[in-house]
Amino acid sequence: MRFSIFSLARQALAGHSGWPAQWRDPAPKASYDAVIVGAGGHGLATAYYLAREHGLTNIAVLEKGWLGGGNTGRNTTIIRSNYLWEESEAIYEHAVKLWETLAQELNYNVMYSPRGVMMLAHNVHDIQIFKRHVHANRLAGIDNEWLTPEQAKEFCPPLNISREARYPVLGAALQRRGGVARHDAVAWGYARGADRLGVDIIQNCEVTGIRRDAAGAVAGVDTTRGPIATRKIGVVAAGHTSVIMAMAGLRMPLESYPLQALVSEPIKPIMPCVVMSNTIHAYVSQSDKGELVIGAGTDAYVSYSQTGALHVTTHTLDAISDLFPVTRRLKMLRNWGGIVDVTPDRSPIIGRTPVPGLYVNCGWGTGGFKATPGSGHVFAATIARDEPHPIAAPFTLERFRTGRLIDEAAAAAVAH
Ligand code: FAD
Ligand code: PYC
Repeated sequence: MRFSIFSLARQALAGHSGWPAQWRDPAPKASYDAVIVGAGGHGLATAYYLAREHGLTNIAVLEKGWLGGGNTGRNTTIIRSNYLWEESEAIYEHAVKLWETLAQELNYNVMYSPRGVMMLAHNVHDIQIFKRHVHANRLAGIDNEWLTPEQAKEFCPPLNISREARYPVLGAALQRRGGVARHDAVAWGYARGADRLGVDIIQNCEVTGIRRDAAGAVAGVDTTRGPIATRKIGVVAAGHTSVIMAMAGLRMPLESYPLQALVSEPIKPIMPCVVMSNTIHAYVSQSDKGELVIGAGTDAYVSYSQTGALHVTTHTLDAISDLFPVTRRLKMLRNWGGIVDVTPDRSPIIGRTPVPGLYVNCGWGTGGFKATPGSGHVFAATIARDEPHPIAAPFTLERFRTGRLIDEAAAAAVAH
């Protein structure tokens, strides 16, 4: 398949009958050296690095909908590496470094904008936690600094730092290298890069079964477009991982929750950075089109619905209009949800599984967009070499057996 941005959009609709043949997704081949399940950013990045760095080009990415139509196209695009534990610092910082040159790498403008991510503290507990993060990050060579309320306001002028506010701002942690990128461009950039290296990207192709040989190893997948033989399967299907892994008889330590976001009507630039408040479930940035991009907390109701309860977003809008009184009369244009899969320690799972030839990359929960390049990079190496990439090694399924959990609940940034 060879495509431009426009043909990608056409292909997204190509399940409809009547489209000319050259706009339809390619028919899958009977067999591939490796199959990636899920054409989100992580799956496409995995395919790209498998081809680019490991020379595996007879591979297919299978997507039940259209590429980038899952969480990749639904998130608020916040990128940062200010996590607490060394394992997480390593993987998220690996990703931030790749973000810095991704547009050049893919020759595609992913609009990475390191405009600074500021995390607000509203109580003594927040102050202690964020200062701990600042110190841990600096020890690891990762930028993070503590700001007084006045310094926070200087960095983000519309912020309300009145002591009488409902949620007074007592300080903030600022990662200046943090920022945002354009999510669909990330999916398209990786897709185009992978396609140019010979990867087949097949949309409207749902994986419905995993075939195993007599020894129990992976032998292929069943799909809505027929069976495909393969000896390696990488599952990267955020929100739906448990369903797919159950096809191979594996039970995963994951729960799926809706997470919501919304955008306002476009306005002139007022928000120079990204502001997050974990404590009151709100985070905001401004897109190049002028919309305020606002995210809410997780809906604590286990579900596969891509909506989520309205009271969750109402609470977020209350919080945003208190933090930024200038936004109070703005109209909201759209809201939507995505399904995130969450592990008990809020850290991802990347690696081999007990089924030979079956690999999994999941559990990024509310925070996997920022990891996209790093996740794809280390997962590709894990699949190609059949052993964990050193950065991915702490994130294997084994940790749930040994109990060596990582616990990134505080740095997950979205209240759970
Ligand atoms: P996806 O993009 O969801 O891709 C998985 C794909 O698998 C989907 O396209 C799906 O259709 C496909 N699939 C599923 N089942 C099958 C099947 N059986 N066969 C074939 N294909 C299948 N992270 C951040 O770092 N910063 C943020 O600001 C941020 N904000 C968020 C806000 C919201 C509202 C949401 C929902 C998430 C947010 N996240 C954020 C999390 C982030 O979006 C995800 O962690 C990340 O995008 C996951 O990427 P992915 O490629 O693994 O998943
Ligand atoms: O991980 O930074 C993050 C995030 C912000 C909103 C959702 N996730």
